[in-house]
Amino acid sequence: MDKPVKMKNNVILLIALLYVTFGVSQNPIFTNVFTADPSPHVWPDDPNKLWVYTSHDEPGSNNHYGMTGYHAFSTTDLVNWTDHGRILHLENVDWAESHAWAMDAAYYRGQYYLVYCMKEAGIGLFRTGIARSDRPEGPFTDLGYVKGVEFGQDPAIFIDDDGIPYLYWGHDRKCFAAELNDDLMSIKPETYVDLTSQLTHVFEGPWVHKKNNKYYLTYPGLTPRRWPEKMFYAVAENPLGPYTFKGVFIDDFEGQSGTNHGGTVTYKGEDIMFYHSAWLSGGLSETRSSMADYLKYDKDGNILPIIPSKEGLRKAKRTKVTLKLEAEHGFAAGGALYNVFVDTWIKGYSGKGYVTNFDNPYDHVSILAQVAKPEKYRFKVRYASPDGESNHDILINSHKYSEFIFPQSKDFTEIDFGIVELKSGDNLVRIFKKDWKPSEGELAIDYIKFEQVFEDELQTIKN
Ligand code: FUB
Repeated sequence: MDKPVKMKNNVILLIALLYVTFGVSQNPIFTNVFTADPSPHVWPDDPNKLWVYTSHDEPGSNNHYGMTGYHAFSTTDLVNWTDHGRILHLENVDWAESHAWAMDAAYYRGQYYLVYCMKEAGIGLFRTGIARSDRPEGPFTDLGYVKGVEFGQDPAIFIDDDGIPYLYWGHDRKCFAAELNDDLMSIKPETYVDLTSQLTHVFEGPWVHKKNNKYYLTYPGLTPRRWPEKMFYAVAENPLGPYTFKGVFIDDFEGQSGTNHGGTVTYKGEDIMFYHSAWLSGGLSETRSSMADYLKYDKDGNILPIIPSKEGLRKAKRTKVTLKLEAEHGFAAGGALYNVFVDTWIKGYSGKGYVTNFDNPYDHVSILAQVAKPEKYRFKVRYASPDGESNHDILINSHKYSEFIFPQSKDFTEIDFGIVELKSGDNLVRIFKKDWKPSEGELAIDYIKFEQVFEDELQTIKN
């Protein structure tokens, strides 16, 4: 064996050893929270950033009926991800009563949209909801549901190069599509098509992308062997078809959820398929986790089969997620602003502003942190306190975490509170002023962060 081959083998051995030692891998891609139905996008105003919008599985429930909200994730390097927390919840949608199932997102005429499905209150039928935000990370404000769509489960929106928006939806072995009107709130009835007969084995979850001027419709389907779902695709010359069935490209796999669902994106010149598994929960079929693998085509434009891999996008030994929660998002993101307000006077904040005016005892900001498992995180707060130090209490899930003096800081700065343990599910973090002391400075809270810390890193911290 010559030297380069030997060295290559050593490198492979070392990588294998790392995986065995720390169980590290890039799939599932988000290990801080249970997510499903990932919808990836690169928005035209920032080609360097990849966004993934997901539905959220409640830890411990292992069913789809209790799904209540959505998350957004972003990255610029496919390794370090930011979870922007809850971006829309059932509580923020007046017309809906349950089933916050699959969704998609769109950038349309300068604004960001979430297109999702929930069951209509009192009727119990799926509707396709539309919510809008002026920022990609939300939070999103519901605008109502799309008129003309009956039983609008699993919506996906595709905006063609000429700016025309199309809606696709599907459920229970059916799939439909139509052109949307300019406000995205209704379909053009004359364009409505039933695509079911063109999509062999279709069950739900359509997604359309364009490659080399061809329209690819990917979808989860059931063969006569039934569950679990496999991912199939069909190709067309026009967004509304007719589509030609091509075949399966993600077959059954070990540790799969009963369902599969996802979409594709081209990021920094590479095509990536996002989908889901039950890997993070150790096989609980309805407690799912998002996955990502490269998607390749042959010379004729056929999608090559994807075998779900532990290595994922292979840019590093594992992905790392930081939960970054903007204080000003308040109720829309699962928290509250009690007797405080959002300001923009001190410059250098992230997001849309910061929370300030803690001038009465118990004035507070509370922020929701959702996680999959009881796990340790590094907890940071970004703040400014220009006029002097400021004394505040922090509660995590009603337990006093710390009474903390935020030292005087003219500009926004991050304080590291060290390692904290979050419980599985919803964690409420509250920052409040317990007593009012006239000598103190006014505190401005920009955001809080929970950074993933892995077991092997904790060992290094301890030693
Ligand atoms: O996530 C809930 C449901 O499971 C989705 O709407 C379906 O596509 C399946 O993934």
